[in-house]
Amino acid sequence: MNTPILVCVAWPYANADIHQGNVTGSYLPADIFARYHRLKGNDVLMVSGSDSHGTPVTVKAEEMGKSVDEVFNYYHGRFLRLFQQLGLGYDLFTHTHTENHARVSQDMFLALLNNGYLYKKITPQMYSPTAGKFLPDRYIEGTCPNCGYDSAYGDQCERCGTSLSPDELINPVSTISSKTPVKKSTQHWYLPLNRHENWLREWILQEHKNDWRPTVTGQCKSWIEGGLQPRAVTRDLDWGIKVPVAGADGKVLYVWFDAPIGYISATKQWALDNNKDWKPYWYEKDTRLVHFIGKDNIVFHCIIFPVMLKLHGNIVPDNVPANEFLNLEGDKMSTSRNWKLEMQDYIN
Ligand code: B3M
Ligand code: ZN
Repeated sequence: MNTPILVCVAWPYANADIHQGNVTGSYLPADIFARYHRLKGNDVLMVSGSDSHGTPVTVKAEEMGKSVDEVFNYYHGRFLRLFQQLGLGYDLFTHTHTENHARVSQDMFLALLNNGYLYKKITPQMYSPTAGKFLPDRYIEGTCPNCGYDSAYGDQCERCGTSLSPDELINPVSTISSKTPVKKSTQHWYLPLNRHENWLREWILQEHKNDWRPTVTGQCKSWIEGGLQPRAVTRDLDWGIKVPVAGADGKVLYVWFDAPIGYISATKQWALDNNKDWKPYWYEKDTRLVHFIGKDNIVFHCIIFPVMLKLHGNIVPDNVPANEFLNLEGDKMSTSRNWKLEMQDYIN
């Protein structure tokens, strides 16, 4: 049989070397799955790339005293070399700082906006008077309201994996000045996830209740039953993909809006490079889209991105077999906490 199998693998942030937890969690399982389906004679396309935008990369650039462009190119090169050494069979491993990806991301933003699926709103956001800029989520630290961890980021708690917004942090402080940020009004564009709860409940908790992992449907169930909130899909940053509308100077697409669109832009790039048609992979209903990710990416790959895909007329994931974290001496391996086994050491 010749079923199109679209293997979409998590895009590593271009801010640190890949560790063993990333490989065993996402990249190796994807490669095994892709090899199996190639052997079965299915039409497999396995794509990924370096996630070059977002604050994890800008934070690293500041730490290294280098430009963001230099940092993302440095790590992108190391990712390519590592994957070649591991023999992982990507059809394309690209990155999100290409012209192609910017255009595909902006087109999707405009398609959703022009169809009335996004709305703009002015809200107070965390602002640092000392830095003279709005504070991205990763520049805000505080206590996680879910597990009490005192170094949770503004977007996610690294310990319990809960996705957060800066307002939910207890005693938030700026990681730049260690001071409490002030609030300042700014306009952003929002994806009202709350409007799609019924579809998500039906699609995940009914249609996929037997073939998706309980750890994945369990996390989705708690998100959905907890009530989904509108999510800002733009940020006040200068590193990223410009928001393609008037009145959006100094604003870029939120990294978690643009990065998953990379699965589509990488498919288009691959098709262009190989003189193939990319559309069947993203529009034909018998295409099986499978994401290989760690459990901290479930909300983006099972809730947010599928809503974007559905509204855009694309297929939605057939499965998202997210893995648990590989622990080192009982604690999750983590790039940002520098607690990991480097793959380069492993290969050497
Ligand atoms: N860059 C990796 C992470 O959260 C994130 C994945 C994007 S997949 C589109 O560690
Ligand atoms: Zn927590």
